[in-house]
Amino acid sequence: MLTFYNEQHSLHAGQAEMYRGALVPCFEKPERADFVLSELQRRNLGQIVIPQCVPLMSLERIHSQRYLEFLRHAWPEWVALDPANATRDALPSVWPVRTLRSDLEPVNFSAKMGLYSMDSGTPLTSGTWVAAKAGADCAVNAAHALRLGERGTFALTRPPGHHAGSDFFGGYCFLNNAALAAQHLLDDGARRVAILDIDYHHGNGTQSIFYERNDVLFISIHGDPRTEFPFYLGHADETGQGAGLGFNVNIPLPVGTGSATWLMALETACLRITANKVDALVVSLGVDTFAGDPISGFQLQSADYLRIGERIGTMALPTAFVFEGGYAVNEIGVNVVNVLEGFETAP
Ligand code: Q9C
Ligand code: ZN
Repeated sequence: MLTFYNEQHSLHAGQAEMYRGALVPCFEKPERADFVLSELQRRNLGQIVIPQCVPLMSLERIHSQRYLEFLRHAWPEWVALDPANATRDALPSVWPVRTLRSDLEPVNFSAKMGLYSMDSGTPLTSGTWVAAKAGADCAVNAAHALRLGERGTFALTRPPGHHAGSDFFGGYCFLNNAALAAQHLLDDGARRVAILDIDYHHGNGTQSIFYERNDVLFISIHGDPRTEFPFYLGHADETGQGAGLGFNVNIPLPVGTGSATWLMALETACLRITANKVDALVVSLGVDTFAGDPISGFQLQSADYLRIGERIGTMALPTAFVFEGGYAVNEIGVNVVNVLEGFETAP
Protein backbone atom coordinates (compact mmCIF):
# COMPACT_ATOMS: atom_id res chain seq x y z
CA MET A 1 0.00 0.00 0.00
CA LEU A 2 1.54 3.26 -1.20
CA THR A 3 0.59 6.16 1.10
CA PHE A 4 0.73 9.80 0.00
CA TYR A 5 1.26 12.18 2.89
CA ASN A 6 2.32 15.81 3.22
CA GLU A 7 3.07 17.20 6.69
CA GLN A 8 1.73 20.59 5.55
CA HIS A 9 -1.72 19.27 6.54
CA SER A 10 -0.88 20.56 10.04
CA LEU A 11 -0.96 24.18 8.77
CA HIS A 12 -4.75 23.86 8.88
CA ALA A 13 -5.46 23.95 12.60
CA GLY A 14 -8.75 25.64 13.42
CA GLN A 15 -9.26 27.00 16.90
CA ALA A 16 -12.99 26.62 17.33
CA GLU A 17 -16.21 25.63 15.57
CA MET A 18 -19.78 26.67 16.28
CA TYR A 19 -21.46 23.70 17.98
CA ARG A 20 -24.80 23.77 19.79
CA GLY A 21 -24.65 27.51 20.34
CA ALA A 22 -21.09 27.71 21.55
CA LEU A 23 -17.58 27.89 20.12
CA VAL A 24 -15.90 24.58 21.00
CA PRO A 25 -12.43 23.24 20.11
CA CYS A 26 -12.34 21.84 16.57
CA PHE A 27 -12.89 18.08 16.29
CA GLU A 28 -11.00 18.07 13.00
CA LYS A 29 -7.42 18.59 14.22
CA PRO A 30 -3.86 17.81 13.01
CA GLU A 31 -3.35 14.98 15.55
CA ARG A 32 -5.86 12.91 13.53
CA ALA A 33 -3.43 12.46 10.65
CA ASP A 34 -0.41 12.17 12.97
CA PHE A 35 -1.98 9.18 14.75
CA VAL A 36 -2.80 7.45 11.47
CA LEU A 37 0.73 8.05 10.20
CA SER A 38 2.37 6.56 13.29
CA GLU A 39 0.12 3.49 13.21
CA LEU A 40 0.95 3.01 9.51
CA GLN A 41 4.65 3.15 10.35
CA ARG A 42 4.28 0.90 13.39
CA ARG A 43 2.58 -1.81 11.33
CA ASN A 44 4.86 -1.40 8.35
CA LEU A 45 2.11 -1.13 5.78
CA GLY A 46 4.40 0.08 3.03
CA GLN A 47 6.04 3.16 1.64
CA ILE A 48 5.05 6.70 2.63
CA VAL A 49 5.78 9.29 -0.04
CA ILE A 50 5.38 13.04 -0.44
CA PRO A 51 3.08 13.85 -3.39
CA GLN A 52 4.06 15.85 -6.46
CA CYS A 53 2.28 19.21 -6.74
CA VAL A 54 -0.60 19.08 -9.20
CA PRO A 55 -1.43 22.14 -11.34
CA LEU A 56 -4.37 24.36 -10.31
CA MET A 57 -5.97 23.28 -13.59
CA SER A 58 -6.54 19.82 -12.08
CA LEU A 59 -8.56 21.44 -9.28
CA GLU A 60 -10.62 23.34 -11.88
CA ARG A 61 -11.83 19.98 -13.22
CA ILE A 62 -13.99 19.82 -10.06
CA HIS A 63 -14.11 23.28 -8.48
CA SER A 64 -15.26 26.59 -9.94
CA GLN A 65 -12.60 29.16 -10.76
CA ARG A 66 -14.17 31.85 -8.61
CA TYR A 67 -14.34 29.51 -5.60
CA LEU A 68 -10.66 28.52 -5.97
CA GLU A 69 -9.71 32.17 -6.39
CA PHE A 70 -11.62 33.00 -3.20
CA LEU A 71 -9.99 30.17 -1.19
CA ARG A 72 -6.46 31.14 -2.27
CA HIS A 73 -6.88 34.76 -1.23
CA ALA A 74 -9.32 34.46 1.68
CA TRP A 75 -6.78 34.58 4.50
CA PRO A 76 -4.93 37.75 3.40
CA GLU A 77 -8.30 39.39 2.74
CA TRP A 78 -9.46 38.50 6.25
CA VAL A 79 -6.29 39.90 7.84
CA ALA A 80 -6.52 43.08 5.73
CA LEU A 81 -9.87 43.83 7.37
CA ASP A 82 -8.16 44.14 10.76
CA PRO A 83 -4.57 43.19 11.69
CA ALA A 84 -5.97 41.58 14.87
CA ASN A 85 -7.67 39.01 12.64
CA ALA A 86 -4.26 37.34 12.22
CA THR A 87 -4.89 35.64 15.58
CA ARG A 88 -8.51 34.71 14.82
CA ASP A 89 -10.01 32.17 12.42
CA ALA A 90 -12.64 33.29 9.92
CA LEU A 91 -16.10 31.71 10.30
CA PRO A 92 -19.12 32.40 8.11
CA SER A 93 -22.28 33.82 9.67
CA VAL A 94 -24.61 34.80 6.82
CA TRP A 95 -25.76 32.74 3.81
CA PRO A 96 -27.68 33.34 0.57
CA VAL A 97 -30.57 30.93 1.23
CA ARG A 98 -33.66 30.67 -1.01
CA THR A 99 -34.76 33.97 -2.64
CA LEU A 100 -31.30 35.56 -2.16
CA ARG A 101 -28.86 35.86 -5.07
CA SER A 102 -25.79 33.64 -5.33
CA ASP A 103 -24.92 34.49 -8.93
CA LEU A 104 -23.14 37.73 -7.95
CA GLU A 105 -19.98 37.61 -5.91
CA PRO A 106 -20.24 40.25 -3.19
CA VAL A 107 -17.31 42.53 -2.30
CA ASN A 108 -17.78 42.22 1.47
CA PHE A 109 -15.60 39.46 2.95
CA SER A 110 -18.17 37.90 5.29
CA ALA A 111 -20.72 37.94 2.47
CA LYS A 112 -18.22 36.02 0.34
CA MET A 113 -17.62 33.55 3.20
CA GLY A 114 -21.35 32.85 3.26
CA LEU A 115 -21.63 32.55 -0.52
CA TYR A 116 -18.89 29.91 -0.54
CA SER A 117 -19.88 27.86 2.53
CA MET A 118 -22.62 25.72 4.04
CA ASP A 119 -22.06 25.80 7.83
CA SER A 120 -20.42 27.61 10.74
CA GLY A 121 -18.45 24.56 11.86
CA THR A 122 -15.63 25.00 9.37
CA PRO A 123 -13.11 27.70 10.29
CA LEU A 124 -10.84 29.09 7.60
CA THR A 125 -7.31 29.62 8.95
CA SER A 126 -3.94 31.00 7.86
CA GLY A 127 -2.86 27.59 6.57
CA THR A 128 -6.12 26.32 5.14
CA TRP A 129 -5.30 26.85 1.49
CA VAL A 130 -1.80 25.33 1.67
CA ALA A 131 -3.04 22.32 3.67
CA ALA A 132 -6.07 21.72 1.47
CA LYS A 133 -3.96 21.99 -1.70
CA ALA A 134 -1.40 19.54 -0.26
CA GLY A 135 -4.30 17.17 0.49
CA ALA A 136 -5.62 17.46 -3.04
CA ASP A 137 -2.09 16.69 -4.28
CA CYS A 138 -2.14 13.50 -2.18
CA ALA A 139 -5.49 12.42 -3.63
CA VAL A 140 -4.56 13.03 -7.26
CA ASN A 141 -1.20 11.31 -6.74
CA ALA A 142 -2.96 8.32 -5.14
CA ALA A 143 -5.23 8.08 -8.19
CA HIS A 144 -2.35 8.43 -10.62
CA ALA A 145 -0.37 5.66 -8.91
CA LEU A 146 -3.24 3.27 -9.73
CA ARG A 147 -2.86 4.15 -13.41
CA LEU A 148 0.83 3.27 -13.05
CA GLY A 149 -0.11 -0.19 -11.79
CA GLU A 150 -0.48 0.02 -8.01
CA ARG A 151 -3.33 -2.13 -6.69
CA GLY A 152 -4.13 0.01 -3.65
CA THR A 153 -3.10 3.51 -2.55
CA PHE A 154 -3.93 5.76 0.38
CA ALA A 155 -4.18 9.56 0.46
CA LEU A 156 -3.56 10.47 4.11
CA THR A 157 -5.03 13.94 3.90
CA ARG A 158 -6.69 16.55 6.01
CA PRO A 159 -8.76 18.69 5.99
CA PRO A 160 -11.23 16.11 4.65
CA GLY A 161 -13.12 16.65 1.39
CA HIS A 162 -16.46 14.93 0.81
CA HIS A 163 -18.73 17.77 2.03
CA ALA A 164 -17.05 20.32 -0.26
CA GLY A 165 -19.01 21.02 -3.44
CA SER A 166 -17.80 22.53 -6.66
CA ASP A 167 -18.07 26.01 -5.13
CA PHE A 168 -18.46 25.73 -1.38
CA PHE A 169 -16.72 24.55 1.78
CA GLY A 170 -18.30 23.09 4.91
CA GLY A 171 -18.40 20.06 7.18
CA TYR A 172 -14.62 20.59 7.80
CA CYS A 173 -13.97 20.24 4.02
CA PHE A 174 -12.56 22.67 1.42
CA LEU A 175 -11.41 20.71 -1.64
CA ASN A 176 -13.18 17.49 -2.61
CA ASN A 177 -10.23 15.10 -2.62
CA ALA A 178 -12.25 12.00 -3.58
CA ALA A 179 -13.88 13.81 -6.51
CA LEU A 180 -10.48 15.07 -7.67
CA ALA A 181 -9.11 11.51 -7.51
CA ALA A 182 -12.05 10.09 -9.48
CA GLN A 183 -11.81 12.83 -12.10
CA HIS A 184 -8.09 12.25 -12.49
CA LEU A 185 -8.67 8.54 -13.12
CA LEU A 186 -11.17 9.42 -15.86
CA ASP A 187 -8.94 12.09 -17.38
CA ASP A 188 -6.13 9.53 -17.51
CA GLY A 189 -8.19 6.97 -19.40
CA ALA A 190 -10.49 5.10 -17.03
CA ARG A 191 -13.96 4.79 -18.55
CA ARG A 192 -16.02 4.51 -15.39
CA VAL A 193 -15.12 4.95 -11.73
CA ALA A 194 -17.00 4.23 -8.51
CA ILE A 195 -16.76 6.28 -5.33
CA LEU A 196 -17.71 4.34 -2.21
CA ASP A 197 -18.25 6.76 0.68
CA ILE A 198 -18.20 5.03 4.08
CA ASP A 199 -17.77 8.12 6.27
CA TYR A 200 -20.55 8.45 8.89
CA HIS A 201 -21.81 11.60 7.17
CA HIS A 202 -23.33 11.71 3.70
CA GLY A 203 -20.87 12.96 1.07
CA ASN A 204 -23.11 15.73 -0.17
CA GLY A 205 -20.31 17.49 -2.05
CA THR A 206 -19.30 14.39 -3.98
CA GLN A 207 -22.91 13.50 -4.77
CA SER A 208 -23.70 16.97 -6.08
CA ILE A 209 -20.56 17.11 -8.23
CA PHE A 210 -21.41 13.87 -10.09
CA TYR A 211 -25.22 13.83 -9.81
CA GLU A 212 -25.89 14.19 -13.54
CA ARG A 213 -23.02 12.00 -14.74
CA ASN A 214 -22.86 8.33 -15.67
CA ASP A 215 -19.07 8.00 -15.61
CA VAL A 216 -18.94 8.14 -11.80
CA LEU A 217 -21.06 5.80 -9.69
CA PHE A 218 -21.46 7.33 -6.23
CA ILE A 219 -22.52 5.05 -3.36
CA SER A 220 -22.74 6.26 0.22
CA ILE A 221 -23.59 4.55 3.54
CA HIS A 222 -24.30 7.14 6.23
CA GLY A 223 -26.35 8.40 9.16
CA ASP A 224 -29.91 9.27 8.11
CA PRO A 225 -29.88 12.94 7.05
CA ARG A 226 -33.24 13.50 8.73
CA THR A 227 -31.27 13.59 11.99
CA GLU A 228 -27.60 13.74 10.96
CA PHE A 229 -25.33 16.30 9.27
CA PRO A 230 -25.42 17.40 6.41
CA PHE A 231 -29.23 17.16 6.84
CA TYR A 232 -30.24 18.49 3.43
CA LEU A 233 -28.96 15.69 1.19
CA GLY A 234 -28.38 11.93 1.37
CA HIS A 235 -31.89 10.45 1.22
CA ALA A 236 -32.56 7.09 -0.44
CA ASP A 237 -34.70 8.64 -3.21
CA GLU A 238 -31.72 10.57 -4.62
CA THR A 239 -30.76 8.28 -7.50
CA GLY A 240 -29.18 10.70 -9.99
CA GLN A 241 -30.52 12.93 -12.74
CA GLY A 242 -30.45 13.00 -16.54
CA ALA A 243 -27.59 10.85 -17.83
CA GLY A 244 -26.71 10.22 -14.18
CA LEU A 245 -30.00 8.51 -13.35
CA GLY A 246 -29.16 5.25 -11.56
CA PHE A 247 -25.57 6.30 -10.82
CA ASN A 248 -26.22 7.66 -7.32
CA VAL A 249 -27.01 5.30 -4.46
CA ASN A 250 -27.70 6.43 -0.90
CA ILE A 251 -28.02 3.97 1.98
CA PRO A 252 -29.06 6.00 5.03
CA LEU A 253 -29.08 4.11 8.35
CA PRO A 254 -30.54 5.21 11.70
CA VAL A 255 -28.52 6.46 14.65
CA GLY A 256 -27.52 3.45 16.76
CA THR A 257 -26.81 1.17 13.76
CA GLY A 258 -24.38 -1.60 14.74
CA SER A 259 -21.88 -3.80 12.92
CA ALA A 260 -24.26 -6.43 11.48
CA THR A 261 -26.62 -3.96 9.81
CA TRP A 262 -23.79 -1.74 8.62
CA LEU A 263 -21.90 -4.68 7.07
CA MET A 264 -25.07 -5.76 5.25
CA ALA A 265 -25.27 -2.26 3.76
CA LEU A 266 -21.64 -2.59 2.67
CA GLU A 267 -22.52 -5.88 0.97
CA THR A 268 -25.32 -4.14 -0.96
CA ALA A 269 -22.96 -1.33 -1.95
CA CYS A 270 -20.21 -3.72 -3.12
CA LEU A 271 -22.67 -5.77 -5.20
CA ARG A 272 -23.82 -2.56 -6.92
CA ILE A 273 -20.24 -1.59 -7.69
CA THR A 274 -19.39 -5.03 -9.07
CA ALA A 275 -22.56 -5.05 -11.22
CA ASN A 276 -21.55 -1.69 -12.76
CA LYS A 277 -18.24 -2.87 -14.24
CA VAL A 278 -16.05 0.06 -13.18
CA ASP A 279 -12.34 0.36 -13.95
CA ALA A 280 -11.30 1.74 -10.56
CA LEU A 281 -12.58 2.57 -7.11
CA VAL A 282 -12.14 5.59 -4.85
CA VAL A 283 -13.06 5.04 -1.20
CA SER A 284 -13.99 8.05 0.93
CA LEU A 285 -12.60 6.52 4.10
CA GLY A 286 -14.07 8.04 7.22
CA VAL A 287 -13.92 6.10 10.48
CA ASP A 288 -16.44 8.25 12.35
CA THR A 289 -18.71 5.17 12.15
CA PHE A 290 -16.72 3.94 15.19
CA ALA A 291 -18.72 3.42 18.42
CA GLY A 292 -16.46 5.82 20.33
CA ASP A 293 -16.78 8.72 17.91
CA PRO A 294 -17.68 11.93 19.77
CA ILE A 295 -19.96 13.44 17.09
CA SER A 296 -21.47 10.39 15.38
CA GLY A 297 -24.03 7.67 16.12
CA PHE A 298 -23.01 4.28 14.69
CA GLN A 299 -21.58 1.43 16.75
CA LEU A 300 -18.77 -0.14 14.70
CA GLN A 301 -15.88 -1.78 16.60
CA SER A 302 -12.19 -1.63 15.70
CA ALA A 303 -12.15 -5.26 14.46
CA ASP A 304 -14.97 -4.47 12.00
CA TYR A 305 -12.60 -2.27 10.02
CA LEU A 306 -10.52 -5.32 9.07
CA ARG A 307 -13.66 -6.98 7.62
CA ILE A 308 -14.56 -3.78 5.77
CA GLY A 309 -11.13 -3.60 4.14
CA GLU A 310 -11.33 -7.29 3.20
CA ARG A 311 -14.74 -6.88 1.55
CA ILE A 312 -13.53 -3.90 -0.43
CA GLY A 313 -10.42 -5.85 -1.44
CA THR A 314 -12.56 -8.74 -2.63
CA MET A 315 -13.91 -6.56 -5.45
CA ALA A 316 -10.37 -6.76 -6.89
CA LEU A 317 -10.44 -3.21 -8.28
CA PRO A 318 -7.56 -0.73 -8.38
CA THR A 319 -8.50 1.24 -5.26
CA ALA A 320 -7.51 4.65 -3.92
CA PHE A 321 -8.47 5.24 -0.29
CA VAL A 322 -8.95 8.91 0.58
CA PHE A 323 -9.06 9.88 4.26
CA GLU A 324 -12.21 11.70 5.41
CA GLY A 325 -13.66 11.93 8.96
CA GLY A 326 -13.13 10.16 12.28
CA TYR A 327 -12.81 12.04 15.54
CA ALA A 328 -12.07 9.39 18.18
CA VAL A 329 -8.42 10.32 17.93
CA ASN A 330 -7.00 7.60 20.19
CA GLU A 331 -8.44 4.80 18.06
CA ILE A 332 -8.27 6.55 14.68
CA GLY A 333 -4.91 5.02 13.70
CA VAL A 334 -5.94 1.44 14.46
CA ASN A 335 -9.31 1.84 12.72
CA VAL A 336 -7.93 3.34 9.50
CA VAL A 337 -4.97 0.98 9.27
CA ASN A 338 -7.27 -1.98 9.93
CA VAL A 339 -9.19 -1.10 6.75
CA LEU A 340 -5.97 -0.84 4.74
CA GLU A 341 -4.56 -4.08 6.16
CA GLY A 342 -7.86 -5.88 5.52
CA PHE A 343 -7.71 -4.66 1.92
CA GLU A 344 -4.14 -5.90 1.48
CA THR A 345 -4.86 -9.34 2.90
CA ALA A 346 -8.13 -9.88 0.98
CA PRO A 347 -8.19 -13.30 -0.70
N1 Q9C B 1 -20.42 20.84 14.82
C1 Q9C B 1 -16.61 14.88 8.21
O1 Q9C B 1 -16.70 13.88 8.91
N2 Q9C B 1 -20.70 19.25 12.25
N3 Q9C B 1 -17.27 16.00 8.51
C2 Q9C B 1 -21.42 18.33 13.09
C3 Q9C B 1 -20.53 19.43 15.11
C4 Q9C B 1 -20.35 18.80 10.98
C5 Q9C B 1 -18.12 16.08 9.65
C6 Q9C B 1 -21.75 18.89 14.42
C7 Q9C B 1 -19.69 17.47 10.94
C8 Q9C B 1 -18.91 17.32 9.67
C9 Q9C B 1 -15.68 14.91 7.05
ZN1 ZN C 1 -17.91 12.32 8.73
